[in-house]
Amino acid sequence: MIDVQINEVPLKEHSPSMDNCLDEQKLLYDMLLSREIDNRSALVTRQGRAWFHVSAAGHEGLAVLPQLMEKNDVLVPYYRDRALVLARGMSTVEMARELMGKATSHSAGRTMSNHFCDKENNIFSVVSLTGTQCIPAAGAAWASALDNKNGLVVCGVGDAATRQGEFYEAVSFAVERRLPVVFVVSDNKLGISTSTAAMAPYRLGIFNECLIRRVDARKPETVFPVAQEVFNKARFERTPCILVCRMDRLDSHSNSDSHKLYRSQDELEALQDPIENYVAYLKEKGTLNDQDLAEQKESIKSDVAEIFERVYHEEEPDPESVSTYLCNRQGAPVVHVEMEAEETQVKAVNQVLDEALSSIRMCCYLARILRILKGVFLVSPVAYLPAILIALLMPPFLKPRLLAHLLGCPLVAGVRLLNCNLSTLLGWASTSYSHNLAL
Ligand SMILES: Cc1ncc(C[n+]2csc(CCOP(=O)(O)OP(=O)(O)O)c2C)c(N)n1
Ligand SMILES: [Mg+2]
Repeated sequence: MIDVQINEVPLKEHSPSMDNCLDEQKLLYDMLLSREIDNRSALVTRQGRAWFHVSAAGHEGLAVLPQLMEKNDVLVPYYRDRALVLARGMSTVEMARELMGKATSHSAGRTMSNHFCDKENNIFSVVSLTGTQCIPAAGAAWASALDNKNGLVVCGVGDAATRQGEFYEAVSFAVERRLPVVFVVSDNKLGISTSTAAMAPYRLGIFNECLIRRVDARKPETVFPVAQEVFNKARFERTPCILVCRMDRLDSHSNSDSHKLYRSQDELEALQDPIENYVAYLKEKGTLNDQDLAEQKESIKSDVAEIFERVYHEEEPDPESVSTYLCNRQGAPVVHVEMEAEETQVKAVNQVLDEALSSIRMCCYLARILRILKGVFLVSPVAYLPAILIALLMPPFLKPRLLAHLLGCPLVAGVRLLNCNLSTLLGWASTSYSHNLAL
């Protein structure tokens, strides 16, 4: 690993006068807005104007956290962090664009919905592979520590994803280097339909307790003081933290499943809504009444409906531009495949691979070798033996690369020979697929 030393110039010291107070009205607004965008997104998806939607209902309590962030801090969210991202500054218009995959969206219609991103507000793009966002988050925190400007990184992650290696890796690096990062775990006790009650590492005692703080995000106002303490320690003392936020996922995992099939009636009835809890808290304090609340909800509802309708009529990505942005190296090969709208994704991937194998010289060369070795995907280990023997007889400086190619899976080897990577190739496939669906 490259060893870059953190600049030892002393950090700015924390003083209580720097602390913000909770803006209760902003928190209420951000939570209501997030819920309304979810309602509208579900509707738009049922209408066939969008294809996939992941609801953040029940996770809105995290909207409190951006109130503790500075302009230059970085937010690395995950797909259920809608309220967090909205409160940080991403707009309703941008949310509608990314849901409907418009050409005007941050990815020009390339990403799946719920892949929030907003460069202006330092919101890193959601990564599809759960948990893997923790690695760039630790990297951003390392960069921030090297800059020595008290910048903080807030990284959202689901509870099930904390069982992944990337989470442990990022936490270990953050602790080793004393990085200004807080891993905000959305602990809804579910990974799709699987309970994490007996699985989450922080429930199994895997981490030192001094690394962990626990809050109940079903009562958002109680999150603020604890998060303030944790953020200050990360920012001013470089003490990373895992902030475990208990909450309930009020909806199904996504629009493609029904939680009624895997949650009991008792469980469903016991779910707590952070908005209802927060409204009750404000009413009890006397800072909100029914009429104000109804007016606010109505105004948010009509704003969101108007924005979604307007965005629906915005430009679609041009199918001709399908390969734009996919390859960042000049001259990298591009594969065009025409597909029927109703084809499956597996078929799309296979068709792109077939096309690549037949049209790109290096792929073609590889396919021939593999054919000799008995088929592209069903190569038995015995079939590798001649190739391994040849590799062993080669001069030492050529061996590691060649062995890596021969011992790796044939597909990866082929893609490496092409000097591009597997995700680029799969990206070709899935993007051509989604473009055809969009037509
Ligand atoms: C590496 C990886 N494995 C599996 C998936 C499929 N997947 C998508 S969401 C999800 C559940 C994640 O649960 P959790 O982290 O608790 O977040 P939640 O959905 O509950 O908010 C899974 C398994 C994926 N996207 N990436
Ligand atoms: Mg979960």
